[in-house]
Amino acid sequence: MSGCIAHALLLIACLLFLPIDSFSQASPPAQGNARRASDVGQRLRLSLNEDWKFSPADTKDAQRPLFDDARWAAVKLPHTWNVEDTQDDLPGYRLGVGWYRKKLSLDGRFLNKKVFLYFEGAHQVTEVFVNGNFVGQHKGGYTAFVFDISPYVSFDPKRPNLIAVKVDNSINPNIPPSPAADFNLYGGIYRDVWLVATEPVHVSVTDYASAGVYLETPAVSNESATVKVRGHLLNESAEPRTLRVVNTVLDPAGRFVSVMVTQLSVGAKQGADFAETSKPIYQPQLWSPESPALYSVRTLVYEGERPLDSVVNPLGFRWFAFDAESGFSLNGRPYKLRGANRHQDYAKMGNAVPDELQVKDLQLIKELGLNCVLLAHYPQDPSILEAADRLGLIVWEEIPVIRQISTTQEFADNSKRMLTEMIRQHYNHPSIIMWCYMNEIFLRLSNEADYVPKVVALAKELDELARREDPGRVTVISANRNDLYNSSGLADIPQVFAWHMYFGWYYGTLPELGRFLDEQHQRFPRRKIFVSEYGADSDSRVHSLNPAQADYSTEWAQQYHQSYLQQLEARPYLNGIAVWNGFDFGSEARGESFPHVNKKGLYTFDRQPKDVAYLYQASFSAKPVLRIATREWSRRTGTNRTRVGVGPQAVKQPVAVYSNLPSVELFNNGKSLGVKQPGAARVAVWEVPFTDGANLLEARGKLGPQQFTDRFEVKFAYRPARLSDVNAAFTQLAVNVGSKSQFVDASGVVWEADQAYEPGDWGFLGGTPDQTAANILATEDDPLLRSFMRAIQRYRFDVVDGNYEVELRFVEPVGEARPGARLFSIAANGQVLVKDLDLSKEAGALRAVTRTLRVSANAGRGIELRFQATKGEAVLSAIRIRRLSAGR
Ligand code: GCB
Ligand code: CA
Repeated sequence: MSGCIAHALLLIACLLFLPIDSFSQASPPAQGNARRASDVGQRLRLSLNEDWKFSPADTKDAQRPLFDDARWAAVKLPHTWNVEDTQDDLPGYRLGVGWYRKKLSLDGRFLNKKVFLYFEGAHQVTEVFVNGNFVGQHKGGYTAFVFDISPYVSFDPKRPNLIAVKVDNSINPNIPPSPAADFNLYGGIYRDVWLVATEPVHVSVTDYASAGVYLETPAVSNESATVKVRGHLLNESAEPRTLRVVNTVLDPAGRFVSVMVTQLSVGAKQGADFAETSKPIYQPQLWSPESPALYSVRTLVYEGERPLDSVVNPLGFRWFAFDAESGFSLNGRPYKLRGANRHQDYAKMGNAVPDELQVKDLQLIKELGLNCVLLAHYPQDPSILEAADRLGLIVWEEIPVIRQISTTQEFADNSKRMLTEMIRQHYNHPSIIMWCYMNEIFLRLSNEADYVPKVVALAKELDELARREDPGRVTVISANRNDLYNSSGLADIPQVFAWHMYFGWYYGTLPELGRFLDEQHQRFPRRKIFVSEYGADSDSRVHSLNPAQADYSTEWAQQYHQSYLQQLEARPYLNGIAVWNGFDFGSEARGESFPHVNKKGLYTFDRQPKDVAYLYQASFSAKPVLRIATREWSRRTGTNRTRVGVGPQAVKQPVAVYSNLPSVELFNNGKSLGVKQPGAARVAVWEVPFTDGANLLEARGKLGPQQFTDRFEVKFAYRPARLSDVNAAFTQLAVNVGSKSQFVDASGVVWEADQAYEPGDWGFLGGTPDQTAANILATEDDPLLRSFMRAIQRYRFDVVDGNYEVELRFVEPVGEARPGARLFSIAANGQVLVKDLDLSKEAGALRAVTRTLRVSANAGRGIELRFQATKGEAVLSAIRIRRLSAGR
């Protein structure tokens, strides 16, 4: 089919026929179905994001042109209908049908063209209608799809066409992902939509919505490289055509490097393949995260001298290898992959996130000094892949086969189609090197007969498919900690095998991480291992001087990451590591400290950096980093019990500084606290003597002659060593009852960690600390309210005489309201002030009830609250005491 003439001749032919100028001034290379309207070769590409009508219902006849949508909401894309209901207090969110409608008039430019609708993604089953005609259906929420609408459209600008799109995000067990996945299945047309118009002769648009052109680099070295271009042309006209395909390789500066020309005769209504390999390109600029040299290949289809179609694809020269013993290497050099996972959603936007913000995520990952991004748990936006190529981030991309499969043929077929779509659509991105097709698939084991062998069989099919589609990259499966991956044989199917590690979060202790990995490495010495997830939730409002596993404090997360990085970096056999997650993300079913959000990100859901992000930057960035890592803990309290009765004193508490400078000196209010070396761990910790009021911390470091400083002010509120201390000012004390961590509420009040009573001071007497993981309703103060003291007996404050206000907060912690099942009374200093409190009856379950009492302390006896249960056990979530006046 493809005829090839001598290279020299081609070069001349090409120079004669091609407007070479237009190459050097070429707009930035765009992916296949070029993302910008292209003026060479007749192809048009126009955004269809504006002016849609939307209805969140399965409306009958909505596809009909004359249907009245006047009352529908006006929206623009990207759009989802699940922004609010994935964050509110009602369990679940709307999984169902939404309709979109849009008028589209086609002017003279489109006459005699083929017209396509190109969707970058819609979640998750999409049906497209044009002028009332059903055009096609696509299943799966994360891959692009395209329909040829030419037969259905009017090219008369006075007769606008009506496009109607039905999107359904109902759970469908035959379409991955399983709803057991830990992320939201936001419904809608949440990515860009394009109108693509081509000549009847064009590079294929409908090959799984790919670019129609596939680039490979059969031989790459420092000295030279070749490019193989293959693709598919269509002649949808009524006559046979004689065509010439000119593939031009352009270097990162847009300069002509190589050309390949193919002559083709294509019959009427026929297609034809072309494939060419370039002559060696000498001294290629290699692509790497440090130097992401991005070439491109422009494919131009000519008939005679008339250009009919053109697409531009990115090209990078790089080679890599995974190794079971020495780890990953890139372009012949050892190269540890250090990455972050990324979900595509964003606070207050769901998954409908504009390209600029998506790209910013990759910039943030890049700024941390990481060189890799894991697109969890599904194919992501084209802008992400383009940014990864351009910024230099190695990509792992995956299909959403996660946590459980359906053993139906339909599920297998959908999985295979998604894998094919992902690979073909993103084939030309040099940033991608790993295709993952199963994620912790044994987390939810079904009882179904032969379930495990069926999972293994599906994995084999997907693995073979991925290797067949793309021999130039590697296949991966990632796994939760379970030996079934080994015993079932699943771990031996992919070329690289990845563990998710949550020692010190969901299970086990921090040091067990290294032991587990070493044991795996010893048992399976030929296996190429990756650690594709590890992480700890943290809530910037939760803090602890005694951080404990899974307490949601920022301090535990810092400890966790410090320990993980040390252990992971010490193991050269690991091919790569990736933190879970770069960014907090929506997970509606989660309760915990900050409901509906998985908070394992280095950045918050709205992309504010957490302190621990700077540990990564200090560890991996080449730039000098100096960061006082207590931005999130800016309001502190504490006491000093070494000297009682002398008023406010300095209180020592730890402050970490993350830095890659050789030495750092920390100052508090101008006073040096000494010089420390952060060393390889990139951490130095000072016990800072905080004094009541403002504490201006300043870190100073040097790199050669260059000086660096970082400043941050901590507000410290001194709490008397003994409440009974008449010399210490006491105005208020707020306690996070039943919890070992502090909570800072939106008004800045620090609710301190609870403590057992000691004479002269304050605390609980009797009871058991407990907590619920459920979402506490109608409040943002979940960390305060979800922890509580169960079967509490007494609470004492040994305050000096005076009048006090005591505020008590309670929550019925059992998930459902049971009026009458829990009844208790509260007496303050012997007087019953709350009688037969019934939380379920008053507020229902998981909803705060508050009581504010006036209590006076007399004759040095302080305040004692007694809890008396007549049914069930008394509970208490929070208590706050305020001094009102000196009293009688
Ligand atoms: C995992 C999953 C991921 C979860 C994460 C977590 O292993 O792959 O989807 O979000 O754990 O935070 O529990
Ligand atoms: Ca909800």
